[in-house]
Amino acid sequence: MKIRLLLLLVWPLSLNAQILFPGDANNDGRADHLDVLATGLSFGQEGPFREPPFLGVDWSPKLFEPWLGALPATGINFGFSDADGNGMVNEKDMAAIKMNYDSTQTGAQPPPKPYAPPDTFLTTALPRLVFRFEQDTATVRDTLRLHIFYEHPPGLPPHLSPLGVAFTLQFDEMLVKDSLTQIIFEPGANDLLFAAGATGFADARVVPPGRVEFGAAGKAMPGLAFSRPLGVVQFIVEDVIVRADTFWTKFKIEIAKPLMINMQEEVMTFGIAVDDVVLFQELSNTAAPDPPFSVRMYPSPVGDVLHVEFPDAVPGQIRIFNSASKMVLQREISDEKLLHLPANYWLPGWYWVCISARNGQTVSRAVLKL
Ligand SMILES: [Ca+2]
Ligand SMILES: [Ca+2]
Repeated sequence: MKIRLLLLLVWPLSLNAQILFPGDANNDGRADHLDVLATGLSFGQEGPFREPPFLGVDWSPKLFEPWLGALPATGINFGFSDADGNGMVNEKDMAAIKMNYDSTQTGAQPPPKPYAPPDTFLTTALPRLVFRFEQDTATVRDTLRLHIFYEHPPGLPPHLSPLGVAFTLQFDEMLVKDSLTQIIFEPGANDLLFAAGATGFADARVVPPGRVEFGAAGKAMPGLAFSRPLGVVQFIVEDVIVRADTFWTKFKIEIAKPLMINMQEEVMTFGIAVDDVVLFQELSNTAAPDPPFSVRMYPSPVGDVLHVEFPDAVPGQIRIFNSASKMVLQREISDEKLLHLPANYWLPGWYWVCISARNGQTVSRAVLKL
């Protein structure tokens, strides 16, 4: 009732006004990974800022004056991408996608409709998305990392290259601790906008389990004009992954609803290559064996200091290697239960932390430095 009253008050002044929900940049009724594409196309555009009381990025109808421009094929007004209402489309508008992720609406004006850019761009030079696990096999409680790469085809000139891409990964949520699934956008890819959702991922609210949604787009320029990594999805393997009569299973990733568009907002065809990974579990009457000792590392990704915590002291040695296998740190551990290791001099990338106890037991973990 309050909203209707406000509309009545303002409507006579803005006969052409439209209504948006912050974060639903493509006005398809949901704030999600797809909205990164509309925001990418609208990036840098300017128009009338929203008047009070329609400022802010909370998920409520926001009356706005239509901007002069619109997305080239679907005609969605650029103003829909100005989530925060300050009269320009920039990185700050991405915060509303994060905050309102998975929220839905039917109250926009014009009314929301499914995002369906035309399927008109034909090329024989097919781009490809490649999904590759770091390892071929894994066992219970391991961390699995799925790298997402964009492969640029020869013969596709930069100006005809994709603006961006969005897709959904589907997998058997029984095989992973899905509330711990993490999405790491490619560090240093500052020319791209990213949005993602997963069931326990901080950016999302209630995305169903067994699903990761991911979108990346250039800022008013083709974001995929050369081969490049786009990010990593990190899964933690469940404690129990197989039936009693077997000891391995495959963790398969299906790619659903892939959408790649160019600067004209035309759909581009592209290839997809996906790895799967074999999960092993030792046959035993009891639960899976515990690792030799327990260790916790945080934060993730690593900041200036890596904290390594042992519930029980593990006299031994800790060594840390970078992705080129060069040792960046080595020190002895005595009775400490908490180590604070300097990481401010680490370059961005993956590091392997190897802890060897004096009795010969070892635990290795990978950590990411941004
Ligand atoms: Ca949307
Ligand atoms: Ca804005």
